[in-house]
Amino acid sequence: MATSPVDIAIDKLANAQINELSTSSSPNLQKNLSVFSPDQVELAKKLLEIGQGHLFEDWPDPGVEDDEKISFIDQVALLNLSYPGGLTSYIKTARGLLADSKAGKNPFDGFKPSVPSGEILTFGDDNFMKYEETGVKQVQNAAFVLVAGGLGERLGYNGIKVALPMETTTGTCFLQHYIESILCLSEASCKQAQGECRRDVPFVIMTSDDTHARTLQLLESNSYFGMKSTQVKLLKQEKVACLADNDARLALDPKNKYRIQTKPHGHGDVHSLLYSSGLLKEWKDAGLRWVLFFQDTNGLLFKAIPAALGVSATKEYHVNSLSVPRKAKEAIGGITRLTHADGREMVINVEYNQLDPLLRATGHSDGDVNCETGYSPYPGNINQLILELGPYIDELSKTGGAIKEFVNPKYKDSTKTEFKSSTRLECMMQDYPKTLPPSARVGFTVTDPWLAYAPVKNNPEDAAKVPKGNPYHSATSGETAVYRSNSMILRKAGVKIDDPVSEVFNGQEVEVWPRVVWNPKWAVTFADVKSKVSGSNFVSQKSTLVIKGSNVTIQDLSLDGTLVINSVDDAEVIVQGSVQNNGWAIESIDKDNTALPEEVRIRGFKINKREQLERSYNEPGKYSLNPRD
Ligand code: UGB
Repeated sequence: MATSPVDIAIDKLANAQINELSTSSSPNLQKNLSVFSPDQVELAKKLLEIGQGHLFEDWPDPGVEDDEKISFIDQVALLNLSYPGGLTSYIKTARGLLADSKAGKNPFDGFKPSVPSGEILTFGDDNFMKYEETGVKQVQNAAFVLVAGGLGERLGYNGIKVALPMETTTGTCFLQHYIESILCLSEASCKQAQGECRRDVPFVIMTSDDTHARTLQLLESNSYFGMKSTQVKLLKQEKVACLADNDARLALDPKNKYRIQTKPHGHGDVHSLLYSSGLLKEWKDAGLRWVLFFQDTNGLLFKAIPAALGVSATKEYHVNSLSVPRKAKEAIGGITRLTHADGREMVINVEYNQLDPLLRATGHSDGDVNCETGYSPYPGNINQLILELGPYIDELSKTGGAIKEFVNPKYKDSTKTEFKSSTRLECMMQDYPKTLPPSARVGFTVTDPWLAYAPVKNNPEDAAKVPKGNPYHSATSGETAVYRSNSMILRKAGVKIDDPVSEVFNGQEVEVWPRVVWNPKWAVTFADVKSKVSGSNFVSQKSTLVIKGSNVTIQDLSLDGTLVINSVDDAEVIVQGSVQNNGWAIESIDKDNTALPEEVRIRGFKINKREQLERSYNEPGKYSLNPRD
């Protein structure tokens, strides 16, 4: 409350101004001015100035729910403070972007798209192996950054996505797999450097209010999955206000008229958070050279990381985007070369909702379509970025990490006058190169479609509706892709693997390969796999092979059933002979059966563990696993 004469004068002035402003527009606010301090009155006034009078429409007289009114204005203060330029700037930008969106304006006006050239990798060939080896050496100079603040609205899963099982054969969750992969890669990197390891590879997770507490709890209740807790840093992004309509009127929480709805601002926040946290400088001082960014639910991404990092190091890329062949209209951005009439040029992700309009506006009348390869000519961005730390810090010192924003409202109909649900401004981490000078070395690396990308993003209903032949990006396809990728890798290493069969789960037709799973201790590169497979091996389609241990060699094995091997690091196990049993069956379930856990229902199948041969080697030594022995 105002106490000094100056405060009282300011108070009066503010009240006079607000009175003037609000007499007709917000009588409810006017009635309630006495509830607020002068600063709070100023903020309320600001809200009216920027067209937000509707926020006070249902306010009762002073004396009723005054605490809630104060907490409302406190939230406004926070939203105002946490956005550069405050709410005025937020609303101004929002109005401009919403008008452009309604008008269908192309954000790439003046730019012509063309297909860029990048490094195309073929899994397992000499080139791939050479890059892998180079990449592994570099891992000890890298920091890993996982963006995991997203709500997962499209998936509709109630938990945090990183806690979802990546596959249900072992039940390993995404976060465990990521951490174990980083640990094993850094161990491999140290070995290559002949023990000259200088540091623990840092791992940062960007969270949001939606995911922070549960991510921390997942880590703590699992002892950080083997990583030192000091190695892991959580950076929480703040949310921004939601917008209810094309006039950028702020959206109120339907259950609480004193609370403005908020949503995450997008993964682009990661750059400003890393910068302001001081971590980048710390890493540079410690001699690190690379920062690798990745997303929450891609069980395959670590299969391509070593080779992609090798490409970055060999080509001295400041920015390297990992990509895969993209099906036209697939919900992943397209890597595109954009050339402006004024001579500017950049290689950048064009987001999936913008690629089609951009192509149509620049003489490609069919828009986003496949070419003769069966894929879009524009490689698909999988948002796994490798940035060279030095140039990255230089750039962020200029921008403070701010990334160009966009808005993506879902309209109720073609008049584009109403939204299905509130929207907000967003920014994307892959837009980072947009501000880079032409001298920046920006490249990309394309891997085989089956190797590196199988995200879990869509709920079963939406997945079942994707155009035929396009990836589902669902829990069903995410898990079956892990088995496919591992089976294909074993095939490349010389194992005879039965062809998959086609099955339908949750309305999605997928290939079911043998359920082959190994933990990162067994292999983090193709070279590892090749060194641990020898002789003549066979795995039938109905089989499950689980390898959990580093020194396990598969040698002349014939598997028709389920085999599970667990071993400690110093146990050397040779697996031979013929294993035959009823195995573990992959069985269809009803996704609407609420007696089943949500993690199972979103896949449409469960693993029925009928019979297996399971062997554990808990002591150091040399062992032979041969069922005929
Ligand atoms: N995320 C955050 O950490 N904070 C946020 O505020 C929002 C998200 P989505 P989408 O590779 O698969 C991206 O929602 O829309 C995290 C690329 O833009 O899954 O599918 C979130 O937790 C697109 O070009 O992103 O699109 C998750 O880890 C394409 O590459 C990540 O950010 C596509 O992903 C992505 O969030 C893809």
